[in-house]
Amino acid sequence: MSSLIPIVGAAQNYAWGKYGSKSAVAQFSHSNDPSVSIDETKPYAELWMGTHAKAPATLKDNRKKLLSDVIASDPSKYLGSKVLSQYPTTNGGLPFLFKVLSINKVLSIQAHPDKSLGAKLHVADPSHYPDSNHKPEMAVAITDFEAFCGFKPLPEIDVLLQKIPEFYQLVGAEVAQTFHDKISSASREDGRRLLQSVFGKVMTASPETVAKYAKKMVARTKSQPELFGPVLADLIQRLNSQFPDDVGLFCGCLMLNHCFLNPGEAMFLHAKEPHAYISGNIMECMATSDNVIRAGFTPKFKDVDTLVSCLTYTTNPVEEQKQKPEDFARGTGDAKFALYNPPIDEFSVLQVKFEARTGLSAHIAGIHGPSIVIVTDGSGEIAVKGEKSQKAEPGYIYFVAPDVELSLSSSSSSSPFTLYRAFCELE
Ligand code: 9C2
Ligand code: ZN
Repeated sequence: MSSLIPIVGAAQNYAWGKYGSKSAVAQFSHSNDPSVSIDETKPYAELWMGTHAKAPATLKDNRKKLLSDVIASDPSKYLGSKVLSQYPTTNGGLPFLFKVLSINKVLSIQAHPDKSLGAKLHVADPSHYPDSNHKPEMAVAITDFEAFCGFKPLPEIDVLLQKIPEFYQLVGAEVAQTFHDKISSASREDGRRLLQSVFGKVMTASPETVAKYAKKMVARTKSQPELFGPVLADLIQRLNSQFPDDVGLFCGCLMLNHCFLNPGEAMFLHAKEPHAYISGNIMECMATSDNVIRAGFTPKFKDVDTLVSCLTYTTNPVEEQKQKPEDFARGTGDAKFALYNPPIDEFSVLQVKFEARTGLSAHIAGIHGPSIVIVTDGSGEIAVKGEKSQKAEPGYIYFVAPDVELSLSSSSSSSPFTLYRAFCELE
């Protein structure tokens, strides 16, 4: 078997995905495998590229064979000795899961467990927490992208609490007033406790109470928009049309940072940090896991108690949560390389982008671990040094074995040949 293996990912039709051919997930799935037809009545939310048992990648020229079977047939060849010793596998599992997300509607307000909570939740409730693993994750915007990430600074939450009567009433005068009185002199630890008390009140209110105040607050965004400002008023109305009267209008819109990424910008989410994506297309990479603790804006299983008790309640500015791209010295030639290297071992993501011209070429020296490459724009060819080159068009996905040099060449003049490569490489 070659070191550059064409594979096919697996689409997830979660309700928040873009519909039919509007979704990058559907477009990529069809272009990689034209026998996959696009159902225009269905949402296509996520394209999974990895070895997670829920939706494992298969070989493009043998759809019955799993990528994980190939890896399991010779783990040290396909993972490299270091990765194999840190992430031992008997069934060919990769340490990371790479995805494309195409978002039409807000995802659930969620957080992901760290390793010890992941293991605990999995033992207690394996049907809702299918993995005994953490799920740190990173989003790289392909289009303009909008999300909730982390808690707003405490003074901002306080201003909203004092200004918006429905928020104040939902939290209750006692907790709201204590928060107001104490945050300016609170230690970091006390600040966390104060934030948890407000968040806990919102999350544990009855659905009837939440609906009563949500209706009034949405009406107020129309009668008194100046109280919210145009961006927040619009956000509340927009998300209320997606999930009417939902608790997310309070715990998301009023308590979490509303952030925007331009294409090429990225953010990294540590364990136990609340977030929810709102719109746009992204590449997402995570440790192999599907453990999600949800509490709002979702028809899926919610676990409010676990969410309220597990969050870190830190309040980092959005800028600190952004993952700044770094140079990548092992890439040479005509392409631009941007490395997103978050502070965890399981994955990094490399963006490779050519200008929209034919005949350009680039090389990437060996990476000492397994990788998965997907083409997102333009077209060209990809080859392992000394082997025949293969087509690289939007949606084409390849598994790349460790320590092989890759050559790329562009053949599109209308759009820039662009690839993303997720990999695991240990120091
Ligand atoms: O698949 C999320 C998707 O679970 N994004 O959100 O469907 O659970 O609301 P829902 C997961 C994705 O990888 C993620 O964690 N932040
Ligand atoms: Zn998430």
